[in-house]
Amino acid sequence: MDSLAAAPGTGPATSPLRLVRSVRAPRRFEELPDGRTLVMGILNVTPDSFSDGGSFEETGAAVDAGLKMHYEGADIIDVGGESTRPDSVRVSPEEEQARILPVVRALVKAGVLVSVDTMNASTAEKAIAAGAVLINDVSGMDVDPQMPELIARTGVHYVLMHSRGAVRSRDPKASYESVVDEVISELSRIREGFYAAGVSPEQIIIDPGLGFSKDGEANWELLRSLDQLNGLGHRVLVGASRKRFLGTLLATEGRPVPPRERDDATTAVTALAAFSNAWCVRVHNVSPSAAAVKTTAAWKG
Ligand code: PMM
Repeated sequence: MDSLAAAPGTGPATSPLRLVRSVRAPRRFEELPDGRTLVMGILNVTPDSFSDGGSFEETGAAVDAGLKMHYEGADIIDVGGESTRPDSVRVSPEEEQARILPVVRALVKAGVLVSVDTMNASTAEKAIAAGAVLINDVSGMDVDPQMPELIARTGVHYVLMHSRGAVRSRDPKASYESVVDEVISELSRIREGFYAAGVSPEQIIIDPGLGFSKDGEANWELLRSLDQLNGLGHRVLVGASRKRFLGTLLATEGRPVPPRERDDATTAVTALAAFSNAWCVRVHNVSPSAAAVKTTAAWKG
C-alpha cells in the first residue's frame, strides 16, 4: 500500500479528484497475487447506496468508497449499477451505464482493477471499453445472448454465476434434489454456450450463486462442496457477504440479524472459503476479509 496519507477520511485531501491523482499506477490482472485467495470489494452504485443517481456528488462518493476498499486491501472492486434484491425493479441499460461508467473510469485511472456486475452485454461492452477487466454476470440461465460473443471477442475474465433466472424473485425454483450436482451440471450447460462462442476455459470463473434461487440449507451445502466446484477446472468465486442465510444463522428471537451485523459471519466464511481454495471472495467489508485471507494463507503455508 502506498500513499496511505491520501486515504479517504484520513486527512484534508479527501476530494475524489485529488484521491484519483494521488494513488498508484495501474496494475494488470495477471499481477494479482496467486498465493492466496483474492478479495473483491462490492461497490453498489445504486440510488439506495449513494444519493439519487448520476450526479457528480454521487460519482465522487462512489469513487471514494471504491478507493477506500482498495486501500483496505481489496484486490478487485466490483462496480454494480443495478440491485438484484428481490424487491428491486430493473433499470434500463442506459441508466445503469450512467451510474457506473464514470465510476469505472475514475477507478481504472487510479490503478484499481475493476470488475463490473451487470447482466447486460451492452453495459459490459462499454465497461470494458472504460477499462473493466472482469465481467461479473449473475444472470445464470437467463444470460444475455450477446454476452458469450462479447466475452470471446474482448478476452476479459468472466464470472459465470449459477442462478435459475429471474434473479429478483424469492422464488420457488429453490427446490433441488441434489443442489451440488444440479448446480454443477447447470453451470456446465451454460458454459457450453460460452465455449461455442469462442471463450476459453481460462477466462471463466464460476460462482455457485449463494442465495440466488437457493435457500439457506442449499447455500451451506454448496459451501461444504467447494472441492467439487473446484473440480470443474475453473477459479471459484464465493459471494456470501451479508446474505440472508448468515442473518438467519445469527438470528435473535427468531429474527434474522440485519445485514451490517452479518460481517463477523462473513469473515468466518471468507477464512473457510480460503481454506477450501476459493479463488476469490466478494465482500462488502473488505478489511476483515483481507486479514482473513492472509491469515489463512499463512496457516496453509
Ligand atoms: N451476489 C449479489 C450480487 N452480485 N455476484 C456474484 N458473482 N456472486 C454473488 O453471490 C453476488 C453477485 C447480491 O448481493 P449484494 O446485493 O449484497 O451485492
